[in-house]
Amino acid sequence: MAEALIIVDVQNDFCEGGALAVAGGAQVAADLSEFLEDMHADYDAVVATRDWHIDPGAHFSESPDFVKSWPVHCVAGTAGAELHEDLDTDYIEAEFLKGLYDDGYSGFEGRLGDPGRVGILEGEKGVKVEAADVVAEDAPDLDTWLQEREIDAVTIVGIATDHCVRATALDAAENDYSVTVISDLTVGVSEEKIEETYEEFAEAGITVTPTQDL
Ligand code: VGL
Repeated sequence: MAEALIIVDVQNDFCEGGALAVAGGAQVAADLSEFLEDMHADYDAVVATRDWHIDPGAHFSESPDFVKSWPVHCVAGTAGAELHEDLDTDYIEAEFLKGLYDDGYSGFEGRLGDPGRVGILEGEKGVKVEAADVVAEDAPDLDTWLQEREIDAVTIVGIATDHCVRATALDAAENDYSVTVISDLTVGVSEEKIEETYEEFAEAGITVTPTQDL
């Protein structure tokens, strides 16, 4: 069995001080760094996803309901869309960017990108790289990338349990991966929705476990 670790949306805007802060986000970033230090060799691939919004329509609202509409967050190319500084990125092999023009809750909607290129001058005319251009025309999506590496199991961590972690884990199960979510390396928005999410995980055959029981 080949296994990937998928780190979902550990971005500044989802951590304390960000536009859509989830309590405990920064702690997850720091705890994940320790986890990676100890455990990275157990995974055949470590990847991260990012919310990378350019024009996501009704996903952004001035009067958000925090269920389906949200304050402006993770705008592509801004500091809010950067990975949190407490997350050690050394072991992250690839990043998948999602939500450019839609909600983009699931990492499986993400496509391989290179967000670090935003703003860099390129070409003879010295044209600056735009946020939309860091995902190449032919960039693979997450499922294709994992399949190319014969990954059949995924462990999912990150933010937010009841939104992007939820959608990513359910899509992974739907796509026939064996799925584990590490409970203490995820944080969510609403207690009630987190409980519902755990029920959905159980129904989908997704294992939820604390780090110590891995
Ligand atoms: C997320 C709310 C809105 C997430 C993204 O990353 O879980 N939550 N957009």
